[in-house]
Amino acid sequence: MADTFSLQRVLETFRSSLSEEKEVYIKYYIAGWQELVAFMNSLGSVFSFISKDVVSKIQILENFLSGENRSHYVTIQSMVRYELENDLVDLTKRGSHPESGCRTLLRLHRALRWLELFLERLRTSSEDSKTSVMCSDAYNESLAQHHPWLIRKAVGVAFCALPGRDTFFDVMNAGDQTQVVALLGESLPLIAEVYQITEDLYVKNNLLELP
Ligand code: 1PZ
Repeated sequence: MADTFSLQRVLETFRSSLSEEKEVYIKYYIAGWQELVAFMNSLGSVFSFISKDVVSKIQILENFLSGENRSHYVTIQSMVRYELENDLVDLTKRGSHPESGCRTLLRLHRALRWLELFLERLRTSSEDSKTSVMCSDAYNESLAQHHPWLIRKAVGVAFCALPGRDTFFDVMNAGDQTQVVALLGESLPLIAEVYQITEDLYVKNNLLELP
């Protein structure tokens, strides 16, 4: 992973994460998140409490990917099957498996919905749209429902420190604004597809409220 963020690479990693059978490869799913962490870091240190949490979740999943049971952690589908069949998930309250792959990925999955909503707003925004408003509208529609008051407050403060729309487009490193908008139009259906496949899997297995 290079230090500078590129929207193109995010697109490529999410594209690689889908198998022909529409399963999601964990390796590429986390690679996509690593790119997004690089993006957040380039926006400044106000966001470091957010990126730290993402980094720690990526690390938990990476440990499964390189651990002795790695053959079960190739796709999200195989992970869910393996962890459920072997009682490796705390289903109703935190107990002996507080850091299961299923609950860890669920946190990233919820955040992916935020990303989808935010990028869609950015894509269709006009010159005078405010990034802080786009971010917080997307947040209130998604992640906020899963966060306690204190985190919602801290996130609200971080949103005020967001750079403006022009800087956002620049940091994406994908050419001028028209090109970025086109690339967003290409990326969003992919992100939405990965999100929906994961969502359906979690619904089917009743995993959406994992503690
Ligand atoms: C580009 C600007 C970035 C705005 C990010 C908006 C989302 C705010 C999310 C705030 C997370 C706050 C810190 C940690 C919270 C954790 O408690 C929760 C639940 O995990 P648990 O405690 O149950 O283990 N973590 C999350 O909800 C995951 C949050 C991930 C946020 C990802 C942001 C995506 C940024 C992409 C950049 C374009």
